[in-house]
Amino acid sequence: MTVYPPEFALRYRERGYWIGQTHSALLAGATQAHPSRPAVTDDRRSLTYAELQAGVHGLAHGFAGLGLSAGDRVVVQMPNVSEYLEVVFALFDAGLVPIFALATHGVAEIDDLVTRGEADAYVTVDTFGATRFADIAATIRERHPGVAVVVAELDATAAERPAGTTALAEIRTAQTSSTGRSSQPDELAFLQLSGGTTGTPKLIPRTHDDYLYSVRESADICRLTPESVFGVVLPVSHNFTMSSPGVLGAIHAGAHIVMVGAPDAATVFAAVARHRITQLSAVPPLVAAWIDSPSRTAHDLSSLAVLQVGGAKLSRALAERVPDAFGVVLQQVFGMAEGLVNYTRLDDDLETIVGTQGRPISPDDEVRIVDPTGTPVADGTPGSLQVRGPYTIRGYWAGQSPQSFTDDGFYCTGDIVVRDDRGYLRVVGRDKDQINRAGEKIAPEEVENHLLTHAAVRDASVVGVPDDRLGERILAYVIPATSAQVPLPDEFGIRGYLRERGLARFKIPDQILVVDEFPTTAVGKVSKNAQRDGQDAVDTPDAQVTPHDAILSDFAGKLAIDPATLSGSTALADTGIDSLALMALLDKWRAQGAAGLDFETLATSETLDEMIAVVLAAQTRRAN
Ligand code: AMP
Ligand code: DBH
Repeated sequence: MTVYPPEFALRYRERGYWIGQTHSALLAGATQAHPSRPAVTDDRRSLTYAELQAGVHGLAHGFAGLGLSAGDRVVVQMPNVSEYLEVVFALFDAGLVPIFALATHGVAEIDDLVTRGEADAYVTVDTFGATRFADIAATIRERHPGVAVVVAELDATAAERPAGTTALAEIRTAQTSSTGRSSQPDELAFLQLSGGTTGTPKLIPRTHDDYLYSVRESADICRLTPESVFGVVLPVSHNFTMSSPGVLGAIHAGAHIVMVGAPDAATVFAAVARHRITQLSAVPPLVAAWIDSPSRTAHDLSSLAVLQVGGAKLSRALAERVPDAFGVVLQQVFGMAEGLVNYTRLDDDLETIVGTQGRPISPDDEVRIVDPTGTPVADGTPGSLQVRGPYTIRGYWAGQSPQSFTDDGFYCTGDIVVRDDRGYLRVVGRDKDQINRAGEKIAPEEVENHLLTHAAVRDASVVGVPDDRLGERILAYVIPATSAQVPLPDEFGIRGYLRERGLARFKIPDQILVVDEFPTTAVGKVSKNAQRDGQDAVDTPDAQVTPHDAILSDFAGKLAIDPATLSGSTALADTGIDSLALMALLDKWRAQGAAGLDFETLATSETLDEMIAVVLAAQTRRAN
């Protein structure tokens, strides 16, 4: 791990940023201050701070008993459930280093993280909603026999746990005190992931001291108190939901964390009303879907005080609608897992809130905006953002991607921003090869590498193109290998191929075009700019026929394809439909009478036919 130079570490301590706190101490402090206040609630259980702390200690002894040594890495892949906090804090207590995988990752990403992170354990769940994590657990067990695989059993009806894995319940002990094995405040606490620009996501080493400084300040900036109720809708392991102010900020404040089971408007708004949620964090496309949903006015949202939006650029037009639509203060958040986080402040004027992505947390965040030659530009002029500060890393894990850091220790974010004379930033573009699809970051090269493994693919080029709904969608250009023994599959087949390789669903191209050649630049490189141009935002045609065909046609309309190209036996996952589009369809079908239909049932349908049957059944139930 690249450490902070001593003179900087000294300064950050002297200024009271690094206070010698560990994550274990964070939870212990909150538990001591508010033992009987609710800490976390999900659809299945609710824990007070004292109960959470007890669960953490009981599990910490279990993890310590797995034969792992201090500093060993553990890949954690769990959905938004209360056990997530127990597991992560138990690992901290036991001196182990979590690697924060996303619940949406496939076996390809998990395998890569286990390998590159040299992990000794993998912790996951059996099944949650549409996702059978147990399948990933079985594969990891097979490919990495030396890695301990621990599965939290959430679903009593799930198939049997894969052979050779350990149930989380089995390692729970009755111990109620700490193992005393936590790492030190200035040591590596965990590895967070970056969306990255290369073939594999980069691992981001964060210390307790640096991360918790940003967490405490974030909780303060977002005004979390013990009365706050923090709703978790985005994946909990994402840096935004973890720390800006996220679940850790909520714990620092002694607030109540509510894990919301699904991101669709009806589920989220019902949870807001039921738990009196005061604060939510979302990405722009989710906010757009929520605003358009009829559910918005069907629930009591009066508890909601702050809606945070970040992860991707929020358009001014959408930003302007947020305060009135939800009766909240909008807060824009522009952050990165590597460090720097910017917030609009809750008492900023409306123009600042809708027109900027905020300003840094710390007076010691050194923001430098440079032109292509590396020369700083004047305020008001766009340039590439570089940053150095008390919670921004000085290097990636294992020295990966050294070119992302300047000689004087600034991290090159790859974001093009404009700074005003008050220090507020506006994000106006990007100079890194990365796709930002609904806040999820995708490295084109990673997807290209997967496409290139297909025998019928000679070459592949992946770009992000503007999309009304997603911000950007993934477009893959593929050149077929003419001499190949196997024919190039159609669009659905290519998606199926990527899915079988275990690539996360959010990285699977929304659109695939087969071409004879790629446009090139003057120097003969593939011109991704040319590939992005001329691709318009897809609009959604409407159609109506028989109930079955109407549903199929709604579905095809969302994908902007001809319904005739869809077959009922196509796997839902291979159609390229994303959860936001599915949510919009759900809203539409509910409004048309499929009142009892829920997101999970829809999303877990295997095939198109199965999904249509589910919708028709819901409509019929209503009609009877
Ligand atoms: P990562 O490094 O994977 O954590 O992703 C961080 C990146 O997400 C930033 O460098 C930006 O490109 C993007 N990002 C995050 N928040 C915003 C925002 N509010 N507006 C625009 N881009 C954002
Ligand atoms: O996109 C991000 O990575 C992000 C967005 C908002 C982030 O890491 C954060 C806040 O901390």
